[in-house]
Amino acid sequence: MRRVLLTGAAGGIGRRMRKALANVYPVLRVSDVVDIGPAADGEEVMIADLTDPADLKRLVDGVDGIIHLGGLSVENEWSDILKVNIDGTYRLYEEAYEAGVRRIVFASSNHAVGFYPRGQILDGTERPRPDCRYGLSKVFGEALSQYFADNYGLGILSIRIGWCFEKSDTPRTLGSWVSIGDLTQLCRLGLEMPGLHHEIVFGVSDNSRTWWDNRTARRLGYAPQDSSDQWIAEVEAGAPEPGNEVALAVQGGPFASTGYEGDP
Ligand code: 15L
Repeated sequence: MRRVLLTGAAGGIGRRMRKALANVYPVLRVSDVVDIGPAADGEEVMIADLTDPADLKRLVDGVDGIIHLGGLSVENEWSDILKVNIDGTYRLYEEAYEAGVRRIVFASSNHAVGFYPRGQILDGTERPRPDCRYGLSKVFGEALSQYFADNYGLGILSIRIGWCFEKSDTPRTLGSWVSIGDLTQLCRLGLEMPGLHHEIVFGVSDNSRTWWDNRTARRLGYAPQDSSDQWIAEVEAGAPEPGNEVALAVQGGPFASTGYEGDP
């Protein structure tokens, strides 16, 4: 990997991953639709809109691998989800293939399977159960990744990212927390691990409260260094987790209860 593109570099994960990837690859091309500041040593900065075909061409030019964090990262109107997360991701993959990109890491989300009840162990082979339109776009991205691996021979890692913030603060996020270090380790495996076709893994640290069996990630060499266990006592002594009956019953939490009208 000579040149790696990091999309979504202005986002919460993007900003921290940019730092974690400093000087890991000869060139890190960082990109977002909004200003992300000047290029650091070993970086190229590109302001680009994922819905603009000309921008997509520029973005992937000369790139060997992509970590695709870009797009909408929470629930939004369908028209925006469709434009940015679905059409934008499809077109990015198309341009990537045309430009000879060999590897993509797709930032999927736990919301691709957010309607599974809490306590049910998932391992990445289960049917999707998206909990919102945003989650639906992540299911699309996972299917797109499978298609581009099968049909075009790209190596792709879809990572169902959990809660990637400084710390865990609810029972749900004790299960889903991932440190930026562990997530970066997974992304690097997706770019560097030989023989990758397409796999779906969970972006989660070594949490004893998790609902996810991450054996596929471990088979690929993932060895998480962090754990949310350090906050168990604090979370248990704190206020009860906010959210309605649905949010508290399913893995996706509040994402699942937006406009909910069914029976979980
Ligand atoms: C996600 O997919 C979001 O991008 C993030 O902001 C969190 O809300 C996280 O899921 C979550 O599960 O809460």
